[in-house]
Amino acid sequence: MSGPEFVLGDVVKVLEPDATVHPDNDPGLSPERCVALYEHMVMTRALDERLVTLQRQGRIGFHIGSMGEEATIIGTAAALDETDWLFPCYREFGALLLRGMPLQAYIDNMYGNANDPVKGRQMPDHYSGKPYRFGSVSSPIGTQITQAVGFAWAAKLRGEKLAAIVYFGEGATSSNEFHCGANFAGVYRTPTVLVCRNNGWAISVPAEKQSATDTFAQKAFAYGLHPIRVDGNDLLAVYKATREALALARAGTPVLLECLTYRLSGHSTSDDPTRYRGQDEMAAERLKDPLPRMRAFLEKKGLWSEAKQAALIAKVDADVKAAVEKAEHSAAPELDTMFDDVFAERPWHLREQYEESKRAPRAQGHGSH
Ligand SMILES: Cc1ncc(C[n+]2csc(CCOP(=O)(O)OP(=O)(O)O)c2C)c(N)n1
Repeated sequence: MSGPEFVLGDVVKVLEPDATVHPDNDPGLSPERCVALYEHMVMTRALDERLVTLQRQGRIGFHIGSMGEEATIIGTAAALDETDWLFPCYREFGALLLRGMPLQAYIDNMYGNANDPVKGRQMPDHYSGKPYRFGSVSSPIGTQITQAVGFAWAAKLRGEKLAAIVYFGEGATSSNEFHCGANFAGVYRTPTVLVCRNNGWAISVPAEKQSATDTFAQKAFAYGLHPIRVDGNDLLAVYKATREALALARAGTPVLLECLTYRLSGHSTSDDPTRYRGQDEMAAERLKDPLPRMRAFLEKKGLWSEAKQAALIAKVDADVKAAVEKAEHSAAPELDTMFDDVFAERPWHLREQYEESKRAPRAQGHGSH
């Protein structure tokens, strides 16, 4: 039994400390695309902040965000071809919006109202979007890895020219699903890129306690995957590394891409990170925030200014406000949609439950949205 020989290369970096890019290292994105991706990161951050506020006000039940990880999530998603598929963890709403889901549909999902694409049956931030080639968020850790690998394997068997990218935190590398998924990807050489968002923490467990290895990327060796490490707070580096990873995956060498980043917020709105990590660490990590880093690059090139930043924030605020207002005035899903999408024909016991539900308080106009 012998597989390809892999080595763990250096961490891919593109943005220099002085916010320039060496010409040999340029990922080849047009100035317009660089601006658009920066704007998308800013929009994602602003949306994140707004959603935390809405949760604190009791207007939505939950939010799990991507503050600090925008370059990892948006840089990888931007590198996909339209025909590729994306399997999210739970922090990838920025990628979903980049793939084309309208902001309103995402906000409707946060409210679980009648317009929510998943009909209010899930917690907020448990989105999916077939038209955007975007799999479902599945909360049990790591399950999306086997789903993505199986999907890519099926596509390969059918002769479809696509790759699948799947996201998970470094904590998920300790799950059975990571082992099964990585092993299957290696054995069947599926066109898959496994994106490990190494954000330093799995809720309150630090990355050092998650694994005895020095890096997460080196786990690739055990499965015959190609390892790549990248500065996950450098949008241009993430884009470049993902393009390389996708090319390898399409050619039959699946990749484990470790993105070195940091979760600046709590794990979710249900978490208080000050209980387990120090202010010094937070302060040091804020200095590496991917948004100011990309902004400095654009400013140096004369592509961005304070006025553009202010106009963008004002537009995002107005868009989010309008979407929230609409979502809050939308009805709750119709009661009987609860019974849809399970059986082609509703069986007797569900018909019975449906009749019973019509006599319950919500059907009488109480306890609705
Ligand atoms: C099978 C399973 N066990 C435990 C949990 C609870 N849980 C939710 S997120 C999480 C930590 C995940 O950390 P990581 O994989 O590093 O991803 P991150 O949240 O940092 O992005 C845990 C333990 C779960 N969702 N599923």
